[in-house]
Parts: sequence; C-alpha cells; structure tokens
Amino acid sequence: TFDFASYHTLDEIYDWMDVLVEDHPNLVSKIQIGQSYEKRPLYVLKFSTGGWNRPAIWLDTGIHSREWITQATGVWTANKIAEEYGKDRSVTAVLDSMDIFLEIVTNPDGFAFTHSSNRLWRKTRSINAGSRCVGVDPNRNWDAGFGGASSSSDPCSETYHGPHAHSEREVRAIVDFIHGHGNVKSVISIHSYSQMLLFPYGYRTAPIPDHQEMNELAKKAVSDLAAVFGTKYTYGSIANTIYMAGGTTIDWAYDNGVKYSFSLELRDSGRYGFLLPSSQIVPTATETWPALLDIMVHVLEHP
Ligand code: 0X9
Ligand code: ZN
Repeated sequence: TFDFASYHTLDEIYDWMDVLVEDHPNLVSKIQIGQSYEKRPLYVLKFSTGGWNRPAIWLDTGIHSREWITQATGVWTANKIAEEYGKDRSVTAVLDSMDIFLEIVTNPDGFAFTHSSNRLWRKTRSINAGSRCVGVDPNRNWDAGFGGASSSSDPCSETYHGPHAHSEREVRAIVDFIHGHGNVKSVISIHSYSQMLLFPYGYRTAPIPDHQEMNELAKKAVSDLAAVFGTKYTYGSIANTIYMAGGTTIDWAYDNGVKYSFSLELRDSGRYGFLLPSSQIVPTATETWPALLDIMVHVLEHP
C-alpha cells in the first residue's frame, strides 16, 4: 500500500491516482488537461458527487518542482477528501454542492528532473531559443503583471518569465481549463517554503477590493492551522507579505474572475527549506487540511 509519509516519483504518484479512482469510483475521476513540454500527461483529479458544471475549487501543488512537500501534501489531501466525504460534515457539504479539481504534479517535467538530475530544479524544462539555459518560471508566466517585479528576462534566471505570457504548456493548460470551465470560484496554489497564506496582489501594492474579507478568512485559516501543532503562518497580500512578483498564478486567477484566490507557502521557515524531511509530510498535510477546509467552506457559504 501507498506510503503517505514518503516522497514519491512521478510514476508512483500517477499510478497511485489510478488506485484512488478505483477505490472511489463514484467520487473521484482523473482527467487530462494537456501535455507538458516533454509530452508527459497533465493529470487532474476531479472530486464530484454529480451535477453539471458545479461551482468549483481548483487546487494545484508542485508548479515549482523542487517544492516536494507540496506534491506530497497534494497526495495526502486527495486521499483525505476521498476518505472524509460522507463522514466529515464540512467535506460532505462542500462536495454536495461543489466540485474540487486537484492537479498534484503541475510541473511533471521539472519534477522528473528533480528526481533524475537536480533536486533543486524549480522551472519548467522548455528549451529557450538562443540560450543554453533551460526552463521558465511557471509562477512568473501568467498574464497578470507579466514581466513585472522579481521576474527576469534572462532565460538563465530562476525567475525567467518566459518569452510571452502563457508560453508554458503547463500554465496554458490551466488557463484553458479555468476559462473553459467557467465556474471556478476559488484557486488555491500551493508552494513551499516560508509558512504563509497569501492572496492578491503580487504585481502591485494596492489592496484588492476584497482585501478585508480575504484577510479575515486568511486569519481564521492560519489560526486553525496553528491549532493543530502550533505551526505559525503569516498572511496577507503577496506584495506586502513576501515580495512583489509579477505573473503569478493567483493574480491571474483573481483578475479573471476567481475571487477566492489564495496561495500557501508550506513548511518550513528555512531550517530545511525545500529539503524538508519526509517525517514532516504527514504533519504538514495534517495541519494544512483545516486551513483548506476553511477556505472551501467559506466559498460554499458565499456563492
Ligand atoms: O517566488 C515565488 O514564486 C513564490 N515563492 S517560492 O519560494 N514558492 O518560489 C512567491 C510568489 C508569490 N507567492 C505565491 N504565489 N506562493
Ligand atoms: Zn514556489
């Protein structure tokens, strides 16, 4: 059986997705939203109890491939959603009215590369014309303040924004999915590390119109997270909490009508950084769960 307390390869995670679908055929299905640059399938788990194009929550983990705690948390969370439907009141209420979409390995080429060659690879693996350097930062590639703060036009930079917005197939696939779906109410994009819960904007300092509501929701979510093991998260807009950044996922989502757009930066606060020991996978996922549920329930209650 699958070990949720270990880090896994791409093949192991993709095989496990099929097991989850087999074990919960009336709740979980797997869809393919596109192909990566290196032609790997981009798989999304869909949690749905029926209906047609219900309001939806989008979750992604692993868009930065080296942030291994995020894909591992994605796996644990997928299992938790499936296990708790029909048991936990909140999960049941959410899934009786809404669908959840979860892309666990959002940057599969980068993830495969972190296993084969360079554990600290962050970007995609697309070839840059006229450069020997590979890859684009998929969290600078979105059409929202594209090319702005803390992004680089140098293909050799870790924060290279790419030749144009949505140049990366992994980003484009999500853009097309969210636009095509048309009823996505929340995007939660999961990164590591630094223990933060963030919301727009990153590309400008001015507060969003929904700042107060988002701030209060974030405050509750980090408080419920801390209640599990005492782990402290800060929260606020990207620009005021971590740093200004153009071209990020949640700014694009917010500017495209997805009001409840959040980003988490999971454990830790720097001791291990991206190399978080596997002994912290289950604790990290366990404490993150109530924060995710707070957001999902708030979305349910604010249609
Ligand atoms: O620089 C980033 O892309 C994010 N930090 S990370 O260490 N995960 O690379 C921060 C940018 C804005 N925050 C999020 N969208 N998480
Ligand atoms: Zn990241």
